[in-house]
Amino acid sequence: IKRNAEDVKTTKEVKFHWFPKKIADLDRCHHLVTKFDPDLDQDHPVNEYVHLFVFSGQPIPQMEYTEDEIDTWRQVYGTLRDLYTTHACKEHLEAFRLLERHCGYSPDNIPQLEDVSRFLKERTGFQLRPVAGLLSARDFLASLAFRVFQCTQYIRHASSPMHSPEPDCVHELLGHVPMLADRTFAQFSQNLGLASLGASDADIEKLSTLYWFTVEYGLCKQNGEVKAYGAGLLSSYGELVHCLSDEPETREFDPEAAAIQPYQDQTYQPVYFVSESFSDAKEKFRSYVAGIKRPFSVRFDPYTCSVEVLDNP
Ligand code: HBI
Ligand code: FE
Repeated sequence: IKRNAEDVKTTKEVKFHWFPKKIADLDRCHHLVTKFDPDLDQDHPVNEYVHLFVFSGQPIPQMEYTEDEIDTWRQVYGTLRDLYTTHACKEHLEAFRLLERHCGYSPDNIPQLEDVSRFLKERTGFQLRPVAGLLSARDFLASLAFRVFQCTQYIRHASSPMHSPEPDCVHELLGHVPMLADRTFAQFSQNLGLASLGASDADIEKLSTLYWFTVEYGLCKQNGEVKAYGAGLLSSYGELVHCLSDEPETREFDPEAAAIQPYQDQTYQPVYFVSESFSDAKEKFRSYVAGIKRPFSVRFDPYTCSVEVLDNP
């Protein structure tokens, strides 16, 4: 599927990037930055399948994991689960309990994306679709606009169970999925996605940085304590301990500042942003988005799961 010619559209004098208008258009939003398996060519039939089947209504294929892979999962699951009690926000803890009860979350089982997707859909309308690696920020953010989370299905290498440089299913299932089960957080995520549609490269970069300091590495206040809600924290034992220690600097969440804050993807963050609550983060983000210039505005129609594009006067 090519979209080169359509990538940049011209209306009057303004140019903007092509973006998906309906959920099925996400089949065109699968541009990988890195792939998990270097031997797998992107035109490989398996990958074609991964890209194209989801919105035809078929279930996500079941994965069979090896004993080694389940061992890796077991190690991470065990260490992190103990730490959640003291370090995770209440929304994460609550969803995690439900996932253990209803979705096959346990030390001995890597949950299947289809079961998790069905669970999320019932809770917040979010659904998962399998993806073969790290996507471009534009494509990844666009899917959030439709409450679709593009989710890896493979697991990190057994040689480093506590760390993975790329997103893997440990990161997605333990970090992201529980948060996507929360209504306010789900709305916040979708709003990030909607703000990204057709945005300039510079704005995508800022939204991506905002995503980093909230969805991946965000902290929030709860009953006078600071807790972690970012998926990058909730899926990394070391950084989860670090972020609530007195080592890093913490700042009050401010979208303007977070959007341009330099970040670390090689070591732990030196700076974290702390939100008062998800509702507060959502409100602050709303005013930030109002300042982003686009030649049109978008409105999500939940009945058809499509975005309406309205010309700005
Ligand atoms: N791709 N598969 C995948 N998973 C992510 O979590 C992800 C991504 N691409 C970009 C991205 N996350 C973020 O770092 C932001 O750039 C949106
Ligand atoms: Fe992530």
